[in-house]
Amino acid sequence: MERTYIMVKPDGVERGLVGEIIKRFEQKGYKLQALQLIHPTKELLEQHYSDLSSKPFFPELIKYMQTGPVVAMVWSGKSVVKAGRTLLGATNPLESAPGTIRGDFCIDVGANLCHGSDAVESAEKEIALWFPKGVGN
Ligand code: FUP
Repeated sequence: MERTYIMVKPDGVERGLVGEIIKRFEQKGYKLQALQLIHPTKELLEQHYSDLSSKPFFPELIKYMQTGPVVAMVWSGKSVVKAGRTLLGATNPLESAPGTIRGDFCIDVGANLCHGSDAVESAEKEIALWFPKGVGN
């Protein structure tokens, strides 16, 4: 069964949107496989965002991701990687459609509430990174 890595970022946790985000994945029909509140280290975040290390916003991104705990989750179900990103909405909240999580709850790309894997391969890499002990059954 396809899996994806979904993370509520520090602003989402701070604003009390964890339940809302979980609700939308549950309502759609996806299954929660693992969930953990994590205070990520700089090293973990640099690994998670290694593809973006040359971007000008990288230092700000790493700093923002350490402003509070994140909620790391694994969700499973049919086409969950692509459909999960549809539920989240476009990366830039000003371009996210209403009805999506980012479209409904935020306006700043530097505080866009949540992360979702962009491909099946990166999902498995991210799950291994954030759940090094595995997700169990
Ligand atoms: P996504 O795949 O939606 O997580 O988007 P990216 O991997 O392109 O970007 C990761 C994170 O970098 C975004 F969630 C927010 C941040 N970012 C910025 O802060 N500024 C930008 O211009 C682009 C991305």
